[in-house]
Amino acid sequence: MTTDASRGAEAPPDLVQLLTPEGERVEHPDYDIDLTPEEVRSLYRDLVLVRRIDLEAVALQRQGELGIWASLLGQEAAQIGSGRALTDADMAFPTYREHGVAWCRDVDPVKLLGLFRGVNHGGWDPKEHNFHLYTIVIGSQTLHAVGYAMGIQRDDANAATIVYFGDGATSQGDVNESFIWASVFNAPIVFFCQNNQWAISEPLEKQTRIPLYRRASGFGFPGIRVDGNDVFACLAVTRKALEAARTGQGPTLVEAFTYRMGAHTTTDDPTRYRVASELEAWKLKDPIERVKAYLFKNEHADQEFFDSVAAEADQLGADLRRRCLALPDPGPLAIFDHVYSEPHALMEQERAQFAAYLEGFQA
Ligand SMILES: Cc1ncc(C[n+]2csc(CCOP(=O)(O)OP(=O)(O)O)c2C)c(N)n1
Ligand SMILES: [Mg+2]
Repeated sequence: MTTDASRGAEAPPDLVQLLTPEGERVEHPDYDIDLTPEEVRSLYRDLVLVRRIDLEAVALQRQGELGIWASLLGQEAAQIGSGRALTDADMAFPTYREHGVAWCRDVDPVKLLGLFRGVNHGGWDPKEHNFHLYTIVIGSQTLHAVGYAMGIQRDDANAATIVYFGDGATSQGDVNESFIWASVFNAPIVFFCQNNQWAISEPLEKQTRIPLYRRASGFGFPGIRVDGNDVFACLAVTRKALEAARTGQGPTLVEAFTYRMGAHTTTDDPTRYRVASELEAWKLKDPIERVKAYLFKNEHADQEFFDSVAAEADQLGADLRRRCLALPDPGPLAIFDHVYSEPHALMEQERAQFAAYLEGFQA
Protein backbone atom coordinates (compact mmCIF):
# COMPACT_ATOMS: atom_id res chain seq x y z
CA MET A 1 0.00 0.00 0.00
CA THR A 2 1.24 3.48 -0.75
CA THR A 3 0.61 6.68 1.14
CA ASP A 4 1.40 10.32 0.48
CA ALA A 5 2.53 10.61 4.11
CA SER A 6 5.88 9.17 3.04
CA ARG A 7 8.22 7.92 5.72
CA GLY A 8 11.25 8.13 3.46
CA ALA A 9 13.66 10.88 2.53
CA GLU A 10 11.18 12.74 0.33
CA ALA A 11 9.72 15.81 2.03
CA PRO A 12 5.98 16.02 1.36
CA PRO A 13 5.06 19.11 -0.69
CA ASP A 14 2.66 20.56 1.89
CA LEU A 15 5.30 20.94 4.58
CA VAL A 16 6.13 24.28 6.22
CA GLN A 17 9.90 24.50 6.29
CA LEU A 18 12.11 27.49 7.14
CA LEU A 19 15.46 25.73 7.43
CA THR A 20 16.47 22.96 5.04
CA PRO A 21 18.37 19.86 6.15
CA GLU A 22 21.47 21.52 4.64
CA GLY A 23 21.03 24.55 6.89
CA GLU A 24 19.70 26.92 4.22
CA ARG A 25 17.15 29.49 5.35
CA VAL A 26 13.97 29.51 3.24
CA GLU A 27 11.07 31.94 3.33
CA HIS A 28 7.42 31.01 3.70
CA PRO A 29 4.61 33.43 2.84
CA ASP A 30 2.56 32.65 5.96
CA TYR A 31 5.26 31.91 8.49
CA ASP A 32 7.80 34.57 9.00
CA ILE A 33 10.33 34.44 11.79
CA ASP A 34 13.08 36.82 12.65
CA LEU A 35 15.61 35.25 14.96
CA THR A 36 18.76 36.98 16.17
CA PRO A 37 22.03 35.00 16.06
CA GLU A 38 21.86 34.83 19.84
CA GLU A 39 18.36 33.32 19.73
CA VAL A 40 19.51 30.70 17.22
CA ARG A 41 22.51 29.84 19.41
CA SER A 42 20.15 29.46 22.33
CA LEU A 43 17.90 27.08 20.36
CA TYR A 44 20.98 25.09 19.33
CA ARG A 45 22.03 24.82 22.98
CA ASP A 46 18.54 23.59 23.95
CA LEU A 47 18.61 20.94 21.22
CA VAL A 48 22.05 19.66 22.20
CA LEU A 49 21.31 19.59 25.92
CA VAL A 50 18.02 17.72 25.60
CA ARG A 51 19.62 15.18 23.30
CA ARG A 52 22.26 14.69 25.97
CA ILE A 53 19.69 14.26 28.75
CA ASP A 54 18.03 11.62 26.60
CA LEU A 55 21.27 9.80 25.83
CA GLU A 56 22.23 9.70 29.50
CA ALA A 57 18.79 8.37 30.42
CA VAL A 58 19.06 5.56 27.85
CA ALA A 59 22.49 4.65 29.27
CA LEU A 60 21.13 4.70 32.83
CA GLN A 61 18.32 2.37 31.81
CA ARG A 62 20.76 0.00 30.13
CA GLN A 63 22.74 -0.10 33.36
CA GLY A 64 19.65 -1.01 35.35
CA GLU A 65 19.21 2.39 37.00
CA LEU A 66 15.88 3.21 35.31
CA GLY A 67 13.00 0.82 34.79
CA ILE A 68 12.28 2.09 31.28
CA TRP A 69 12.88 5.20 29.15
CA ALA A 70 11.04 6.64 26.14
CA SER A 71 13.65 8.34 23.98
CA LEU A 72 13.01 11.63 22.14
CA LEU A 73 15.90 11.08 19.71
CA GLY A 74 15.06 12.79 16.41
CA GLN A 75 12.15 14.79 17.86
CA GLU A 76 14.21 17.52 19.55
CA ALA A 77 13.25 20.29 17.12
CA ALA A 78 9.52 19.56 17.34
CA GLN A 79 9.71 19.77 21.12
CA ILE A 80 12.07 22.72 21.52
CA GLY A 81 10.42 24.72 18.72
CA SER A 82 6.93 24.26 20.15
CA GLY A 83 8.11 24.48 23.77
CA ARG A 84 9.89 27.78 23.20
CA ALA A 85 6.74 29.18 21.56
CA LEU A 86 4.89 28.95 24.89
CA THR A 87 4.51 31.84 27.30
CA ASP A 88 4.67 31.28 31.06
CA ALA A 89 0.88 31.58 31.24
CA ASP A 90 0.26 28.86 28.64
CA MET A 91 -0.37 25.31 29.81
CA ALA A 92 1.17 22.19 28.24
CA PHE A 93 -0.11 18.62 28.45
CA PRO A 94 2.55 16.05 27.45
CA THR A 95 2.56 12.33 26.71
CA TYR A 96 5.55 10.41 28.07
CA ARG A 97 8.20 11.49 25.52
CA GLU A 98 8.16 15.28 25.89
CA HIS A 99 11.47 15.67 27.71
CA GLY A 100 12.34 18.61 25.46
CA VAL A 101 9.13 20.42 26.36
CA ALA A 102 9.78 19.66 30.04
CA TRP A 103 13.16 21.35 29.57
CA CYS A 104 11.46 24.44 28.15
CA ARG A 105 9.07 24.48 31.12
CA ASP A 106 12.02 24.44 33.57
CA VAL A 107 11.31 20.99 34.95
CA ASP A 108 14.54 19.68 36.46
CA PRO A 109 15.42 16.65 34.27
CA VAL A 110 16.29 14.60 37.34
CA LYS A 111 12.56 14.67 38.12
CA LEU A 112 11.91 12.91 34.80
CA LEU A 113 14.47 10.30 35.75
CA GLY A 114 12.86 9.83 39.16
CA LEU A 115 9.59 8.92 37.47
CA PHE A 116 11.23 6.33 35.18
CA ARG A 117 13.29 5.05 38.13
CA GLY A 118 10.05 4.45 39.98
CA VAL A 119 10.95 6.58 43.00
CA ASN A 120 8.16 9.07 42.62
CA HIS A 121 4.56 8.81 41.49
CA GLY A 122 4.24 11.94 39.42
CA GLY A 123 7.43 13.89 39.18
CA TRP A 124 6.71 17.59 39.53
CA ASP A 125 4.04 20.07 40.48
CA PRO A 126 2.10 20.81 37.26
CA LYS A 127 0.96 24.19 38.57
CA GLU A 128 4.49 25.32 39.30
CA HIS A 129 5.62 24.76 35.71
CA ASN A 130 2.34 24.92 33.77
CA PHE A 131 3.37 21.49 32.53
CA HIS A 132 1.02 18.64 33.30
CA LEU A 133 2.21 15.21 34.47
CA TYR A 134 3.29 12.63 31.91
CA THR A 135 0.39 10.54 30.63
CA ILE A 136 0.78 6.95 29.51
CA VAL A 137 -2.85 6.24 28.58
CA ILE A 138 -2.66 7.12 24.90
CA GLY A 139 -4.63 10.20 23.95
CA SER A 140 -6.40 10.71 27.28
CA GLN A 141 -4.52 13.94 27.98
CA THR A 142 -6.19 15.56 24.94
CA LEU A 143 -9.51 15.52 26.81
CA HIS A 144 -7.89 16.89 29.98
CA ALA A 145 -6.30 19.61 27.90
CA VAL A 146 -9.54 20.63 26.19
CA GLY A 147 -11.22 20.81 29.59
CA TYR A 148 -8.40 23.01 30.83
CA ALA A 149 -8.62 25.19 27.71
CA MET A 150 -12.36 25.64 28.21
CA GLY A 151 -11.59 26.67 31.79
CA ILE A 152 -9.13 29.39 30.83
CA GLN A 153 -11.58 30.52 28.17
CA ARG A 154 -14.18 31.04 30.90
CA ASP A 155 -11.61 32.82 33.09
CA ASP A 156 -10.90 35.13 30.16
CA ALA A 157 -7.19 34.44 30.67
CA ASN A 158 -4.66 35.65 28.14
CA ALA A 159 -3.33 32.13 27.71
CA ALA A 160 -3.52 29.07 25.51
CA THR A 161 -3.20 25.33 26.02
CA ILE A 162 -1.06 22.95 23.99
CA VAL A 163 -1.45 19.21 24.03
CA TYR A 164 1.07 16.71 22.68
CA PHE A 165 0.23 13.32 21.23
CA GLY A 166 1.52 10.92 18.62
CA ASP A 167 0.43 9.66 15.21
CA GLY A 168 -0.87 6.47 16.81
CA ALA A 169 -2.94 8.44 19.29
CA THR A 170 -4.95 9.99 16.44
CA SER A 171 -6.76 6.65 16.12
CA GLN A 172 -8.01 6.87 19.73
CA GLY A 173 -11.61 7.85 20.41
CA ASP A 174 -10.46 10.31 23.11
CA VAL A 175 -8.48 12.35 20.60
CA ASN A 176 -11.37 12.56 18.15
CA GLU A 177 -13.77 13.48 20.96
CA SER A 178 -11.39 16.19 22.10
CA PHE A 179 -11.29 17.60 18.55
CA ILE A 180 -15.08 17.88 18.57
CA TRP A 181 -15.27 19.56 21.97
CA ALA A 182 -12.49 22.00 21.11
CA SER A 183 -14.11 22.81 17.80
CA VAL A 184 -17.68 23.43 18.93
CA PHE A 185 -16.59 25.41 22.01
CA ASN A 186 -13.87 27.25 20.10
CA ALA A 187 -11.41 26.28 22.84
CA PRO A 188 -8.03 28.04 23.01
CA ILE A 189 -5.92 24.98 22.28
CA VAL A 190 -3.18 23.77 19.96
CA PHE A 191 -3.22 20.07 19.17
CA PHE A 192 0.45 19.27 18.59
CA CYS A 193 0.80 15.87 16.94
CA GLN A 194 4.33 14.59 16.62
CA ASN A 195 4.01 12.27 13.68
CA ASN A 196 7.16 10.23 14.22
CA GLN A 197 5.91 7.67 11.65
CA TRP A 198 5.52 4.82 14.14
CA ALA A 199 3.26 3.77 17.00
CA ILE A 200 5.53 1.16 18.54
CA SER A 201 5.65 -1.32 15.59
CA GLU A 202 2.61 0.04 13.73
CA PRO A 203 3.49 2.26 10.77
CA LEU A 204 1.64 5.46 9.91
CA GLU A 205 -0.30 3.85 7.05
CA LYS A 206 -2.13 1.74 9.64
CA GLN A 207 -3.48 4.94 11.23
CA THR A 208 -4.55 7.00 8.24
CA ARG A 209 -5.06 7.15 4.48
CA ILE A 210 -4.72 10.93 4.38
CA PRO A 211 -2.09 13.25 5.86
CA LEU A 212 -2.97 13.66 9.53
CA TYR A 213 -3.17 17.47 9.47
CA ARG A 214 -6.05 17.21 6.98
CA ARG A 215 -8.18 15.49 9.58
CA ALA A 216 -8.72 18.89 11.23
CA SER A 217 -10.89 20.23 8.43
CA GLY A 218 -13.44 17.51 9.05
CA PHE A 219 -13.76 18.77 12.62
CA GLY A 220 -13.98 22.40 11.54
CA PHE A 221 -10.64 23.93 12.41
CA PRO A 222 -7.36 24.49 10.58
CA GLY A 223 -4.62 21.91 10.29
CA ILE A 224 -1.05 22.53 9.26
CA ARG A 225 1.90 20.27 8.60
CA VAL A 226 5.31 21.49 9.66
CA ASP A 227 8.77 20.02 9.22
CA GLY A 228 9.17 18.56 12.69
CA ASN A 229 12.95 18.44 12.31
CA ASP A 230 13.11 22.18 11.67
CA VAL A 231 13.20 24.10 14.94
CA PHE A 232 12.58 27.47 13.22
CA ALA A 233 9.44 26.24 11.49
CA CYS A 234 8.13 24.48 14.60
CA LEU A 235 8.62 27.69 16.59
CA ALA A 236 6.94 29.88 13.96
CA VAL A 237 3.98 27.59 13.33
CA THR A 238 3.31 26.91 17.02
CA ARG A 239 3.63 30.59 17.92
CA LYS A 240 1.02 31.51 15.34
CA ALA A 241 -1.34 28.74 16.40
CA LEU A 242 -1.02 29.71 20.08
CA GLU A 243 -1.67 33.34 19.24
CA ALA A 244 -4.76 32.34 17.28
CA ALA A 245 -5.96 30.39 20.31
CA ARG A 246 -5.31 33.31 22.67
CA THR A 247 -7.20 35.73 20.44
CA GLY A 248 -10.42 33.76 20.21
CA GLN A 249 -9.75 32.00 16.91
CA GLY A 250 -10.06 28.53 18.40
CA PRO A 251 -8.05 25.36 17.93
CA THR A 252 -5.38 24.40 15.41
CA LEU A 253 -3.99 20.98 14.65
CA VAL A 254 -0.23 21.07 14.04
CA GLU A 255 1.24 17.92 12.56
CA ALA A 256 4.99 17.93 13.14
CA PHE A 257 6.36 15.59 10.51
CA THR A 258 9.33 13.91 12.14
CA TYR A 259 10.89 10.54 12.88
CA ARG A 260 11.49 8.45 15.97
CA MET A 261 15.16 7.66 15.47
CA GLY A 262 15.41 5.34 18.44
CA ALA A 263 13.33 2.51 19.80
CA HIS A 264 9.77 3.15 21.01
CA THR A 265 11.10 2.66 24.53
CA THR A 266 14.09 0.80 25.92
CA THR A 267 11.94 -2.36 25.99
CA ASP A 268 11.49 -2.27 22.20
CA ASP A 269 13.71 -3.47 19.34
CA PRO A 270 12.82 -1.60 16.13
CA THR A 271 15.16 -3.72 13.98
CA ARG A 272 12.41 -6.36 14.13
CA TYR A 273 9.91 -4.27 12.19
CA ARG A 274 11.60 -1.50 10.20
CA VAL A 275 14.35 -1.39 7.63
CA ALA A 276 17.71 0.25 8.35
CA SER A 277 17.58 2.40 5.19
CA GLU A 278 14.61 4.32 6.57
CA LEU A 279 16.62 5.45 9.59
CA GLU A 280 19.60 6.30 7.38
CA ALA A 281 17.41 8.56 5.21
CA TRP A 282 16.13 10.41 8.27
CA LYS A 283 19.61 10.81 9.73
CA LEU A 284 20.27 13.20 6.85
CA LYS A 285 17.46 15.37 8.20
CA ASP A 286 18.86 15.54 11.73
CA PRO A 287 17.30 18.46 13.60
CA ILE A 288 20.55 19.53 15.28
CA GLU A 289 22.93 19.28 12.33
CA ARG A 290 20.94 21.74 10.22
CA VAL A 291 21.05 24.43 12.92
CA LYS A 292 24.78 23.86 13.32
CA ALA A 293 25.26 24.18 9.55
CA TYR A 294 23.20 27.39 9.53
CA LEU A 295 25.23 28.91 12.37
CA PHE A 296 28.53 27.97 10.73
CA LYS A 297 27.61 29.13 7.23
CA ASN A 298 26.36 32.49 8.45
CA GLU A 299 29.29 32.91 10.83
CA HIS A 300 26.93 33.27 13.76
CA ALA A 301 28.98 30.84 15.85
CA ASP A 302 32.56 29.65 15.92
CA GLN A 303 34.18 26.42 17.02
CA GLU A 304 34.64 27.76 20.51
CA PHE A 305 30.86 28.10 20.87
CA PHE A 306 30.21 24.53 19.70
CA ASP A 307 32.92 23.22 22.03
CA SER A 308 31.45 25.09 24.97
CA VAL A 309 27.96 23.66 24.33
CA ALA A 310 29.44 20.17 24.04
CA ALA A 311 31.29 20.67 27.35
CA GLU A 312 28.10 21.91 28.99
CA ALA A 313 26.28 18.83 27.72
CA ASP A 314 28.96 16.55 29.18
CA GLN A 315 28.70 18.29 32.50
CA LEU A 316 24.90 18.09 32.47
CA GLY A 317 25.06 14.36 31.67
CA ALA A 318 27.51 13.67 34.52
CA ASP A 319 25.53 15.78 36.96
CA LEU A 320 22.26 14.06 36.04
CA ARG A 321 23.82 10.64 36.48
CA ARG A 322 25.19 11.53 39.90
CA ARG A 323 21.88 12.99 41.07
CA CYS A 324 19.87 10.10 39.65
CA LEU A 325 21.93 7.52 41.56
CA ALA A 326 21.51 9.57 44.74
CA LEU A 327 17.69 9.75 44.51
CA PRO A 328 16.26 8.37 47.72
CA ASP A 329 13.74 5.53 47.65
CA PRO A 330 10.39 6.80 48.91
CA GLY A 331 8.82 5.38 52.05
CA PRO A 332 5.97 2.92 51.32
CA LEU A 333 3.37 5.37 52.69
CA ALA A 334 4.30 8.02 50.12
CA ILE A 335 1.94 6.30 47.69
CA PHE A 336 -0.94 8.00 49.52
CA ASP A 337 0.50 11.51 49.03
CA HIS A 338 -0.93 13.82 46.38
CA VAL A 339 -3.77 11.50 45.37
CA TYR A 340 -6.14 14.37 46.04
CA SER A 341 -5.22 18.02 46.41
CA GLU A 342 -7.06 18.16 49.75
CA PRO A 343 -7.28 15.72 52.70
CA HIS A 344 -9.54 12.81 51.87
CA ALA A 345 -11.20 10.50 54.42
CA LEU A 346 -10.77 7.28 52.45
CA MET A 347 -7.11 8.03 51.78
CA GLU A 348 -6.52 8.65 55.50
CA GLN A 349 -8.20 5.39 56.36
CA GLU A 350 -6.21 3.40 53.82
CA ARG A 351 -2.96 5.06 54.89
CA ALA A 352 -3.65 4.15 58.55
CA GLN A 353 -4.46 0.55 57.62
CA PHE A 354 -1.30 0.19 55.57
CA ALA A 355 0.83 1.83 58.30
CA ALA A 356 -0.55 -0.66 60.83
CA TYR A 357 0.24 -3.51 58.46
CA LEU A 358 3.83 -2.29 58.02
CA GLU A 359 4.27 -1.99 61.79
CA GLY A 360 3.56 -5.71 62.03
CA PHE A 361 7.02 -6.32 60.49
CA GLN A 362 8.89 -4.30 63.06
CA ALA A 363 8.62 -6.54 66.12
C1 LIG B 1 -5.09 3.53 25.67
C2 LIG B 1 -3.77 2.87 25.41
N1 LIG B 1 -3.68 1.88 24.52
C3 LIG B 1 -2.50 1.28 24.27
C4 LIG B 1 -1.37 1.66 24.95
C5 LIG B 1 -0.04 0.99 24.66
N2 LIG B 1 0.83 1.94 23.93
C6 LIG B 1 1.80 2.61 24.55
S1 LIG B 1 2.63 3.63 23.50
C7 LIG B 1 1.68 3.16 22.19
C8 LIG B 1 1.92 3.74 20.82
C9 LIG B 1 1.71 5.21 20.74
O1 LIG B 1 2.13 5.69 19.50
P1 LIG B 1 2.08 7.21 19.14
O2 LIG B 1 0.78 7.79 19.55
O3 LIG B 1 2.46 7.33 17.71
O4 LIG B 1 3.20 7.87 20.09
P2 LIG B 1 4.78 7.63 20.09
O5 LIG B 1 5.05 6.57 21.11
O6 LIG B 1 5.19 7.24 18.72
O7 LIG B 1 5.37 8.92 20.54
C10 LIG B 1 0.74 2.20 22.59
C11 LIG B 1 -0.22 1.55 21.67
C12 LIG B 1 -1.50 2.69 25.91
N3 LIG B 1 -0.46 3.12 26.61
N4 LIG B 1 -2.70 3.29 26.12
MG1 LIG C 1 4.30 7.76 16.89
